[in-house]
Amino acid sequence: LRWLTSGESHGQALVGVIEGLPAGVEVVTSDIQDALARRRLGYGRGARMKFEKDEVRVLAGLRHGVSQGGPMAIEIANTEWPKWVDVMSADPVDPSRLLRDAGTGDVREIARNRPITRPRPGHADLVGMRKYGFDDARPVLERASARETATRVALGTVAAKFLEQALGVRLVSHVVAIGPVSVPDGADLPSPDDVATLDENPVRCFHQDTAKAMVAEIDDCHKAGDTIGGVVEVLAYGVPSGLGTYIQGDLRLDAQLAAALMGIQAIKGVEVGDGFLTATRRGTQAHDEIEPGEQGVRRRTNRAGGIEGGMSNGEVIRVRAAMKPISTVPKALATIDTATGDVAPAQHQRSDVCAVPPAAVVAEAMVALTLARAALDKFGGDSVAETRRNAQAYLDAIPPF
Ligand code: EPS
Repeated sequence: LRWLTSGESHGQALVGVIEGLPAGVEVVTSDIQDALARRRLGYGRGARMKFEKDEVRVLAGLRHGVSQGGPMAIEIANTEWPKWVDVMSADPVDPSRLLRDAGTGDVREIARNRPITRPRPGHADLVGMRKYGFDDARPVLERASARETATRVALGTVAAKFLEQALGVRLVSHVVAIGPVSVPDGADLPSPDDVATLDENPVRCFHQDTAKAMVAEIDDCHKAGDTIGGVVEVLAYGVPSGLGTYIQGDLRLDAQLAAALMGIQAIKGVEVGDGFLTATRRGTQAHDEIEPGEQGVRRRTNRAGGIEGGMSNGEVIRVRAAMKPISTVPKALATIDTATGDVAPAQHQRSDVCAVPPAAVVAEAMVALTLARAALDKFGGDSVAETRRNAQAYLDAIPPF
């Protein structure tokens, strides 16, 4: 299984392609639309989330709501495109058109047409300009933007459907910290049946008292002209043991998940299970003791987050990702103007105060894609039915103890 995304933040559309998906996955456009709507939720998002809409079209690979075995291509059109049609035109445009507001036709210089020369610290702007030889940060920020995560959520929706239909795997994501406010240790974990409750919560937090404190923290941050990050957690229930392998470092399931999560914009750290906390514990308190269970063996605890030796061990997969604060800070940070070399405040038009709740949904999509790939590496299958049969035969052959 492999996937690729294309598209710019203010371009005509984003496109995602997923290849290697078996035939027989049942998914419809509204499933993808629903997942994209969940990504738009969350307290602390900026103005753009209100006026822009994600318009989904499945271009290929799906027929009558069933995957056909060929690459699936999904387009997410940007309803704001009419305003950007000249600025982001694929073909050269007459320079005079760049002084005209493409939406209203007014002749006046508008901000979005001007070169961006005050790179934001923490953003891809400056290094991207130097690396690709641009004197304008526009092309850098257009592709570096987290707008692209809409495509990942669309592809992740398809991967999640495959996991559920072939293996009974279900996922859920939630927010465990916003800045210094975090859910208490040992708090209940959400199950996939709690998704509606999480969708209703403004910060996608399962612990109601903490959720209130998180909202207050975001308000505080907003008032101060600042931005804030946090930590998200993804749980995957029903993952059979044996996905991933200790045989080669890059094939370890935890390595694959870490790479997928670190590849999300603004993610600066990943933990599997208890992660960094495990390093503070002694061995007797760090591992998950094995005991006989109803279906063979089980673990007394799940500190390892469902992965031992780079393989799923049959417990719930639990991974976390730490997101830095958005680098478009209203109270602008110091930078230089690359046109003059002078000291200047960094570029700022508008920004999210906090994008941690949507990052949880994006992380869930990346975990779905990664687990789907690992499942197909293990069980193969050109159809969902074949993957299911292969997985069942493998599970039936595992000795009870
Ligand atoms: C983003 C900045 C904001 C977000 C955008 C990602 O856009 P703008 O700078 O145009 O206000 O709204 O996110 C989305 C549009 C989205 O769909 O998630 C960034 O710099 O990453």
